[in-house]
Parts: sequence; structure tokens; C-alpha cells
Amino acid sequence: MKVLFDHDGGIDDLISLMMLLAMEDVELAGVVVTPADSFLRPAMSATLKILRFFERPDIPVCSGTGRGVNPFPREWRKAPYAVDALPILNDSEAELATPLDEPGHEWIARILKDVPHPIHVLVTGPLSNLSMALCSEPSLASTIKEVIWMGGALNVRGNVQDYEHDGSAEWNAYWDPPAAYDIFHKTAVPITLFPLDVTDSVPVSMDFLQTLARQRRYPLSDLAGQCWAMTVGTIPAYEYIYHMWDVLSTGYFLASDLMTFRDVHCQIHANGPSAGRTELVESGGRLIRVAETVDVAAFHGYLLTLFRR
Ligand code: AGV
Ligand code: CA
Repeated sequence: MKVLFDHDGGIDDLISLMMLLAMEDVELAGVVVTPADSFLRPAMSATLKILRFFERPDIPVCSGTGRGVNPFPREWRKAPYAVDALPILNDSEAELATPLDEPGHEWIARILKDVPHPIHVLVTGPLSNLSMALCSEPSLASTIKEVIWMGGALNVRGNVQDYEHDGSAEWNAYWDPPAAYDIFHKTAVPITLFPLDVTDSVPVSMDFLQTLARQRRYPLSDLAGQCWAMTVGTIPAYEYIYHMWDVLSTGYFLASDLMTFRDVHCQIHANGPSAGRTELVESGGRLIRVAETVDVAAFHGYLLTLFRR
């Protein structure tokens, strides 16, 4: 499976990158780093170091240049500095690859034009680059097999708390609500959504981290465990507990047999007090496929196996 990955530099985005690189069946076509839930320099640097860790400097990387409407909290955006400084990512003498000097959305358009067969596009941050690419050339949608997006909140509260907002939105949608609107309502690409409804079932648990620690003789398990260790110790209100948001969405390529899906109609609020809300509607709206449940214990098992590679 050929996958194009657009992430926004959070810790679970970086762990998702490790997963894709470890998956035997996945061919990573390239990576776009969007400085939404991160600052660009450390997020880019950590991305390049992860590629070096996997000895894959050949995979093209570039940065997203879109500007979010609603910036992420700076406290969250600093997370990749620590990943970038991890000893296990800094003991190599090999040079880091150089990112492409081309805006992410232009590069996405170029890749979609070049590929012989439709590819999967995994987005674990805002939809800005993809919407810029598809809105400038709508015909490119035909070379996308499916967009897998971590974003939105359907039947649960969102995770945004901000002035002038009602709390109904999830952050990846809230950073650039018009981009999400455009992808949902102005393109026909097939969408598989991983909203907070399903990711709420996969908090980063101490039990899982302990099991992972017991296999830390595998370098990838050690690296992922170090990254997850940075996410514990936050305020125990549900919206501040770290979840495997992006990791679960990436797990689609690994463990979709452990998940159930449902087709729903929904609409996106592009602005106003519910900006970024993904609202279910009875009819009309946009037809998408939503991940609804996951067998959490089995999913943890798949992750542990993957991280032994
Ligand atoms: O809303 C979930 C998205 C995911 O793509 N991100 C984090 C994941 O990468 C935003 C987010 C929500 N809560 C957060 C977030 C938190 N407590 N820390 C950092 N980012
Ligand atoms: Ca993310």
C-alpha cells in the first residue's frame, strides 16, 4: 500500500511515522510536516532523525506552509523539541536528509499527478495542505484512494477550549476550519474519519507503557516508549489526557480488522462559535465512513508486535 503522510509534529504524529516505517505492507511515498501542533524546526528535525533511525533518508520530506486560523497552544507545540533531543535519535554519525524546498501542498499535487495508481493519504493534523492541493486542481482527487483523517468529534464533546467557541470542535479541524469544510463539501474524495468518539477509547495507559517497557531491548520499542513517557503527567481532565489519536488512525493500515466502521452524513462548520465542528446530519451533508469501535486489547497487542520489528 502506498501512503502519503501529512502530520503536524505532535508526539503521537511522530510515533505514527515510526509505525508507518515499521509496517511491511506500507510504502511511504513521502511526508509533509505541518507546524500546527508543533513548531516547524524541531518537528522537521525530529522527522528527519526518525527517517535516519530507520535508514530511510530516501523518503522525501517537505513542510506545509498553510496558516491556521486558530493557533495551537504553545505549551503543546514545544513537544517535538524533546523528541528531537532524545539520545536514541542522536547517536548516529550519518548526515540528515535535506527536506524538499517546495511547499507541502504543491508537492502533494505533484505526487498525485505522478502516481500510476490511486494512493492512500493519511492526515494526522489539519487538512490545510490537502485542501490547497485539491482546490487548485480538483481532478487530482481521482488519484486518491482514500483520505484517512484523525479529526472531528461526532457524538462527543470536542477538545477545544477557547474564547468565542462552544467547545464542539476537535483541534485538527479547529486549526483550519475552512480547509476541513473544503475537503468535505467541495471534493468527493472517499474519507475514513477517526474522530474523538473512537480515539477516546485509547488513552495512553500506564499498563500499556509497562508492557512496552518490558520489550525495550527492541530499539523501536525503546524509542516509542521514550516518546510516550513525555505525554504522561498532564492534568487529569479528560481533554488533557494524552490519547493515541494519531496512532489509532495510523493503525488503520495495521489493524482495520479490529475496528468497526459506519457510514454517516455530516457537515462541517467553517466559522462561527462552532467553527471546526463535524456535525452529524440525517440527510444531505457529506457521506463519510467513520471508525466507530476498536478492540483495544488486541490493538495494543498489534502495536507491541509492530514495535518488536
Ligand atoms: O486533537 C487531537 C490531535 C491529534 O492529531 N492533536 C494531538 C494529536 O496529535 C491535538 C491535541 C489535543 N489534545 C492535545 C493535543 C494535548 N493534550 N496535547 C497535544 N496535542
Ligand atoms: Ca496530530
